[in-house]
Amino acid sequence: MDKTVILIKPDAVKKKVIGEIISRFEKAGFILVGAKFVKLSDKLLDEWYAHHKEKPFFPGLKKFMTETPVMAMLWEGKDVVVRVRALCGPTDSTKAGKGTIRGDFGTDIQQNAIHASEDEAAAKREADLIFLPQEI
Ligand code: 3AN
Repeated sequence: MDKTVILIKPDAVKKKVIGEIISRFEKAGFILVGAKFVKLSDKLLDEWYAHHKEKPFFPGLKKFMTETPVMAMLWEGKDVVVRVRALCGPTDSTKAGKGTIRGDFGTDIQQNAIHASEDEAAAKREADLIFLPQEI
């Protein structure tokens, strides 16, 4: 079955909407197969956002992602990667419609409430980075 990795980011943690976000995935019928509230290390963030390493916003992004622990989860379901990305809305929260997670809980392009794997290869890579085998 398809899997995707979700991180509920520090802006959403501070807004106390972890439960509301989880509820959206439960109501969509997906199955939670791994979860932990975890402070991301510098090393993990370098690997996680390797594709953004040269971008000017990279240091600020890393700082933001360590403001609080994140709620890291692995969700399972048919076409879960694509369907979860649709529930999240576009990266820039100001362009995300009402009813999407970023539209309802995000603030801008960086403080956008949630990370969701881009495709199945990313989901596998991210799951291996953040979860131990016995946590799934
Ligand atoms: P997504 O998370 O929607 O796949 P990516 O992979 O392009 O988007 O970006 C990863 C994260 O990097 C975003 N969730 C956002 O927090 C941050 N980010 C992307 N572009 C910018 C930007 N122009 N300025 C600040 N932060 C950004």
